[in-house]
Amino acid sequence: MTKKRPKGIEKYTAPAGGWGALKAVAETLARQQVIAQGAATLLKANQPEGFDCPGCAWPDPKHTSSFEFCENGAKAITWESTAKRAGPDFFAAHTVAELWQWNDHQLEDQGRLTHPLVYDHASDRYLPIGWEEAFALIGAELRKLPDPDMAEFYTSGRASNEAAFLFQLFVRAYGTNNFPDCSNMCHEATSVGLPHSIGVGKGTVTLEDFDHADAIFSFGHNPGTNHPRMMTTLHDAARRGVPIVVFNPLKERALEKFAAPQNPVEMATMSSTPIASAYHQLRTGGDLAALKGLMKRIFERDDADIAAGGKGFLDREFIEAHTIGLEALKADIAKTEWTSILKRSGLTLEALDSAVDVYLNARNVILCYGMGITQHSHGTANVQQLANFLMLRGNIGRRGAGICPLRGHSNVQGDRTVGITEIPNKALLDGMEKAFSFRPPEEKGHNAIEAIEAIIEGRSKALVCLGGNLAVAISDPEATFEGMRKLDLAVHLATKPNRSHLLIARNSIILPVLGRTDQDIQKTGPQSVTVEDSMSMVHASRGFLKPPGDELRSEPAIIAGIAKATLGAKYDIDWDGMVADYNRIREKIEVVFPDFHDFNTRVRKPGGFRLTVAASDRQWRTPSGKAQFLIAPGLEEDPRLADADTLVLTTLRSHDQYNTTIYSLDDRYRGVFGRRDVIFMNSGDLSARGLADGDKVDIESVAETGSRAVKGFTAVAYDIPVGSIAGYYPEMNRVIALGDYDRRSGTPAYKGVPVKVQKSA
Ligand SMILES: Nc1nc2c(c(=O)[nH]1)N[C@H]1C(S)=C(S)[C@@H](COP(=O)(O)OP(=O)(O)OC[C@H]3O[C@@H](n4cnc5c(=O)[nH]c(N)nc54)[C@H](O)[C@@H]3O)O[C@H]1N2
Ligand SMILES: Nc1nc2c(c(=O)[nH]1)N[C@H]1C(S)=C(S)[C@@H](COP(=O)(O)OP(=O)(O)OC[C@H]3O[C@@H](n4cnc5c(=O)[nH]c(N)nc54)[C@H](O)[C@@H]3O)O[C@H]1N2
Ligand SMILES: [Mo]
Repeated sequence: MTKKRPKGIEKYTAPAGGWGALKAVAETLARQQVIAQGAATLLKANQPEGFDCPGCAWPDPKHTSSFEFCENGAKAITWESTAKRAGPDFFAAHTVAELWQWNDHQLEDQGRLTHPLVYDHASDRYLPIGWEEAFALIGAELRKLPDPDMAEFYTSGRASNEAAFLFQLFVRAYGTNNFPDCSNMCHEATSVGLPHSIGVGKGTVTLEDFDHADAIFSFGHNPGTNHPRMMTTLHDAARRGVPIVVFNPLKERALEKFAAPQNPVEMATMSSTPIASAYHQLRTGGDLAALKGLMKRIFERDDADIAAGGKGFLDREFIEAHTIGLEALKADIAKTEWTSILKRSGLTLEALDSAVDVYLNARNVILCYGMGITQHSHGTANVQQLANFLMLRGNIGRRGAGICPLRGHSNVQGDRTVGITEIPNKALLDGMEKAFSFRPPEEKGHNAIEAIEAIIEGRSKALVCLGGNLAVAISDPEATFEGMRKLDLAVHLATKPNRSHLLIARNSIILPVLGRTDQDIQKTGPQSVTVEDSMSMVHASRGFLKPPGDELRSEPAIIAGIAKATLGAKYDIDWDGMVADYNRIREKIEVVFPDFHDFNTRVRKPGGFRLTVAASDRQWRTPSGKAQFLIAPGLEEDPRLADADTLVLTTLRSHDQYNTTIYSLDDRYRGVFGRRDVIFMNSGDLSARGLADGDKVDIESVAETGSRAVKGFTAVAYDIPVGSIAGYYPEMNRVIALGDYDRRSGTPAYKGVPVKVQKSA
């Protein structure tokens, strides 16, 4: 007899993709009331004359013509091109106090913002305001601050290169490097870690490399949900017989089996393709141990082979010519004991050995990874050990091999490339001086955590957000909320209402922006913007839908408006000219970043162009001029886990969400429907606490400072290792301390939160 499961919890047995995905898209179109307009919109995604899908940063086969069906891309597009509107009527009908009680799904589901709004303290409502009036108010408040370092300028990764470039120009001319950005919460461990290893903070592979890979390793990412177009690549590879070795505490359905909606046979016969050839369910946070274990085994087997007269398994030619640090790495790995490797990774020696077999049998290996690697207090160390693992056999800078970080937002990588960084290097400063005849500030500015700390402590008094939902995305929202309510100025450039907009400052302003899918017409005619994908390909994006209203403006136009109102005639910057014709913004980008040479010509070719990734050509822009093996000494257990009762919480995206945007309350592949207030636990961990599937529990953090808790969540028995539990982002952010982050990169440890779980009172 099967036991009765908690409400809304089922076992999902079908493959990922397939007819279920088609059905989900049809439902989304209906919900957003865009059947006629929306369905056609989908066909323009990632086409030569179309717009770049705002869903994810996975590249397209040359952005040329193939239409890749993608359920979650379709959701991202329909969510933006919805027929629903959050106009002045909506804000007149609801006080902010009332809206605060709504959930994140309800807030954004009101639809697109249509008018600039200013908060009115007397009525507790957002009221319409004219654009020029809004700019003047923002300019006056920013000029009033005694020090430009008292303002924070946040960027979320959907902003185009053109918008991000103008934003950093404005902010640097204003006088600060305070650039908190969503990348700080995402792949910062990559941006900080990889340059030390291989001289570049980006991935080294191209889409074509996957056609030549002999094995693919996957650590801590969930492509069926978050990079769905990657499933086409993995599906092809699996069908070619390429082993795909997965390291993930949760059995993610799309990594197990996938039915490609493009494949007529699989669709007609309701069959599917197994994706992972081996699935290693390691402990949450066990990657460092697993990687050290893999390398230890490689060294052992290499030594044994050499002793037996063989040539060994390392790529000695590559190591000799291109790297430094192997001996130190080998010494550190030798010191790391098998007992701690096995205990901390939660994997057996046989499992690790089988992965080593695959690795040593493959000539070309690509390693893909996501947030399961970066969002840990040892995120940077994780990334560097991944690079070591590849370098042992020369798997970087060669066809069919390399490292492939799965980036987040569709242009998060591009925003970084065009100057959104709190640590400007000399080349950036020199380039800005050459292009705009002023020397920008050099001092390091604030990253996301530092910006929030400054806001909480009252050191920063203004926050301008180019998109995003910072207060909800960051750890410790409660402390953040309180801080943000003490600001003098909060400005949000946004497509839809969200909770960050409801944290009322002395002056709060919401400015409605055109999205990717909207037509953007300026003085010289319709404009295109550009974006950079996960594989450093830059291409154009042009929206074509009629904008949701006449009042909306493009991000570049709004940034220019704020800049003019703030800076006055202080600098000779042709804001109006650049907004009238985005080609002129691109001309300036090219001056600041020579890698964009002939930008306007090259970006007009279908598919665009690839930025230089020196490591892809085995040029190492590290201090030593070589690729560097780096060590992460020891494998100490987090002292907070010493108490056997403590569990490690990881926070995940459901299948129906985009970061803090919640499309619906379902998470189909994990068998969760109509709710998000659940916590996934191993049944052993449940019974050890006297709990059963479906019990209500409280989850409390054991972080150093204060104790944070979420209460009344439903425990769900799940296939997850003992000691590891999982819940949804952003609901679980309340138990994550702001101080819990990777000291090297500032990335919050969203995926390794020590907690206690007990039955709700
Ligand atoms: N539809 C959709 N697409 C998106 C997004 C979205 O929210 N929705 N977000 C975008 C953004 S900004 C980003 S950054 C990416 C995120 O894409 P992912 O990196 O796939 O993001 P997560 O959902 O956080 O899932 C991480 C995976 O890591 C696993 N994991 C958790 N902890 C560990 C660990 O300690 N070790 C290992 N090895 N694995 C672990 C989880 O089980 C999960 O499968 O997706 C982008 N694309
Ligand atoms: N616990 C936990 N926390 C996490 C994570 C996690 O895995 N676990 N992941 C982290 C990661 S990887 C990231 S990237 C951050 C995400 O943090 P953010 O990027 O700040 O958050 P989003 O939810 O993507 O932002 C959604 C809002 O962006 C606005 N928006 C959408 N499109 C546009 C546009 O085209 N222009 C403008 N101006 N605005 C737009 C809408 O108003 C929408 O409400 O969250 C981080 N937080
Ligand atoms: Mo992200």
